[in-house]
Amino acid sequence: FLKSQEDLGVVAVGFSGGQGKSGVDEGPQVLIESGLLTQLSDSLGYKLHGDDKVHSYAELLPQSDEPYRGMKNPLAVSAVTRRIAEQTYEQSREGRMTLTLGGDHSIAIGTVAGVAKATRERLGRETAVIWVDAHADINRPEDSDSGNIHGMPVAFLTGLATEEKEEYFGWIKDDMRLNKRKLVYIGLRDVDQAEKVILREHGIKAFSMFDIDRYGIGRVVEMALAHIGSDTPIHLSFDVDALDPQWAPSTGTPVRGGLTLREGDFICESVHQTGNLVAMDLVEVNPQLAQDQLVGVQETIRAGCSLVRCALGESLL
Ligand code: Z70
Ligand code: MN
Ligand code: MN
Ligand code: MN
Repeated sequence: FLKSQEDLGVVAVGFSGGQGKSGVDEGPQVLIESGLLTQLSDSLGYKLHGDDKVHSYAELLPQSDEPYRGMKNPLAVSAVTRRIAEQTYEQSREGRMTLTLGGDHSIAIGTVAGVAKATRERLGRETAVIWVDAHADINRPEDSDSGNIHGMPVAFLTGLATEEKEEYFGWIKDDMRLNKRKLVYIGLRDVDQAEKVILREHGIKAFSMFDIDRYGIGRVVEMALAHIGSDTPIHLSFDVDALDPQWAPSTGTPVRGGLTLREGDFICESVHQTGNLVAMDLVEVNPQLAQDQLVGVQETIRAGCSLVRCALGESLL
């Protein structure tokens, strides 16, 4: 589904407004400083497009931003994700693999919207999303206990949450949306009660850690790929908190009992191997958070780089 296998559009998003902890906006800078983009160009041979600068979107942030429908920082997150949707759209409509480094997971409102729109225009197809996460991020604003928008992106993207006002995500139009049947989760283990009801009522495909223990990661990935179909462009949205805190402690909401790094890499390798990957997000790397500071941050960064390299084809012979 890509015009070339060598071109990579990079969007680096230094944004943390979808949740309450500072530091996740430094994720992309630290990933880039650790050499991720150099590895992609020098070792994997990608030609990089987009920008090597990290966007802070300062010019888009409002003076005041009162909660709306219980959402925190609604104007900021809406404006920033709207801009990210333009950025990923610009990369994806050129037929390039699009890589977004976050930032908290609210930014996927923009990345998925932009890629979905480009893929519809370019190929006349719907994009499937594989959402790898400890969390389902599918709260409607009214269902959320926290008000943090990083717990809501999938609700907005699937149209389960809608809003008329442009400045509060009303800019998300049908051609940017994600079909619920083209969505599959892997790694869930911390899902809110209201989210469980939504997943059940809408028949959304989800593989929890229970399923991974039961079937093994190999069969889970096989079933996930079978669900979306072999002839579908894939957007992989990877929240680093899907990994067990042993491998990725530097994240806002670590949850024990997660994926090993090897299982995470395997998901990425398998998606690469389909040949259908058109976009990847890596989010929720927060270099300010780790119990055992230095070691924890380094481990998390190394894990994040490994996931991206695996999705972009490093380890397959
Ligand atoms: C919870 C909420 C969440 C990440 C926490 C948590 C969501 N369901 N996502 N950390 N990455 O606040 O809606
Ligand atoms: Mn998430
Ligand atoms: Mn998460
Ligand atoms: Mn390859």
